[in-house]
Amino acid sequence: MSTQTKAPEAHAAKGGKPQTYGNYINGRQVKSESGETFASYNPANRDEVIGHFASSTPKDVKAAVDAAAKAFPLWKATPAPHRAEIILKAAHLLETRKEELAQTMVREMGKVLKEARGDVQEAIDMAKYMAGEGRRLVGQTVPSELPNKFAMAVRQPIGVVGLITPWNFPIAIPSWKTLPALVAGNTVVIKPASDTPLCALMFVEILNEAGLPPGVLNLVTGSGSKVGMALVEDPRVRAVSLTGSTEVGRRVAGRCGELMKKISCELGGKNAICVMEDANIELALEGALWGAFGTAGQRCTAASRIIVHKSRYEEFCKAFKARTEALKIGYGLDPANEVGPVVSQGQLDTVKEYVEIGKKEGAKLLCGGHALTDGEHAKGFFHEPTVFCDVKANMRIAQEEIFGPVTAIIPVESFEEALEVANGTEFGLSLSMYTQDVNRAFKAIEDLESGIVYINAPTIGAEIQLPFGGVKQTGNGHREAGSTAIDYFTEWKSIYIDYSGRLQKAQIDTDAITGKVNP
Ligand code: UN1
Repeated sequence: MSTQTKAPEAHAAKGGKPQTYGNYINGRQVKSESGETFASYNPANRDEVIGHFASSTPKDVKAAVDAAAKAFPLWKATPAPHRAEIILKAAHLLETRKEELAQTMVREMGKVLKEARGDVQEAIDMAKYMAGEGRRLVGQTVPSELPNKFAMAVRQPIGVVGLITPWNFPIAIPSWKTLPALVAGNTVVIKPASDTPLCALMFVEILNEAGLPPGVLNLVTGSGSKVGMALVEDPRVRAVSLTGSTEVGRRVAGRCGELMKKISCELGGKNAICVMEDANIELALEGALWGAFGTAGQRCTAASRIIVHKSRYEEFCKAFKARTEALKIGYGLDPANEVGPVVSQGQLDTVKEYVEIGKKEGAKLLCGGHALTDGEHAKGFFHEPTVFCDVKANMRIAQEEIFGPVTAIIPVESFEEALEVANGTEFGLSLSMYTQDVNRAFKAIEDLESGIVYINAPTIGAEIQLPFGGVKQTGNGHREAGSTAIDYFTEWKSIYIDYSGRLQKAQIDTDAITGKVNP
């Protein structure tokens, strides 16, 4: 393996000639042993190549896991507050380079600049939060049932962990997984989405620049079937965390089950905003627009259903159509644009397919419905923000995750029906209720079946200090972010210290003072 030229990021952000990037293993960029590369493109302009990235093989994965396994003992032995110092330094580096990272993200993934800045900010927030965890990593002490005996449980790192990250939050989501894993003392190999390898590489390089010892954080790019699966299969990788499609999650979780490894899956959503008859309609309209079309609908938390009480239905649909049609669609580096392209041709095809499905199912196309192919949009994967109305709760466009700028308005007769429709999908990530009635708000909090509930706010916008994740087919019971992320990336070790100087038998009926077995 040979070393590549370093520090390419500033060049890449300015849109110069595309460079070739390697994997990041043991503190430096190295070529794939395959010698092959794949290109990452600007979704707003398919002629613009962002860079060429390593098409890696299982051998490259092995090299990365070798490095991570070798680095583990020293990293584990490093006091957590020292590990946290490096993460805090990374937070400051991310802050310094926020604009450069955000601009690169717009070019590589397509979200508009304001949102790309938010994505980087989420990683900064996570870095600061996890740096604080370095002085907590809270354990448990409990009383022993026996005298002169101490009982406690401490957290220990798991070992090498494998992280499989998506393209829709190309820096935030790698940060959600990497930073708690690192502060807890694990070493890491990341396999980033092939649509956004540069963002992930920049993130990894920044953490290494902040002072991580070589091998603690590694990155291998390439296909999920080759690289992702090799990571899952390696026996030294003791835990896997994946954000992606339900289909991939099922496959990876199944294999991890067979291999008896820890696996956290963050998968699909079919989130809904409910607008009740007493809602502040202006607020609900603004929220629904942001929830449905922020990140061009490519969030796991996107509001792809809007459930509206019949008494406000016409008014809501009319105003929502007008606002949707007024959205400016275009290249995310132009601050006037509010909605960028979708990430790839594949994603655009999926969106177009669902628009056809919606029409065939008999939903009414309220606005949008077409890919944009002329003028400034000609070379990108742009699609009009699209709204279906008169949608029935069981239609495919109201049941399946689309992951694009398409939302479905469903009329309901009552608050109870709104809850039933909101809960009536296989997913359970984020649900929202707009009402001014405090009783209804609390009833919704209690009865909505999702990992995240919003009252009078849209389905997007989770903050990093609370658990993030969903119920039902959205996940497999784990949560990211907040202190729950530490739960995922640590193992418990329970410790009993007997300072009585004699054999004390738990659960055996003895006299607590003399230690003699009771007759
Ligand atoms: C995702 O949709 O994949 O809550 C993550 C939000 C963001 C994170 C979304 N903070 O919308």
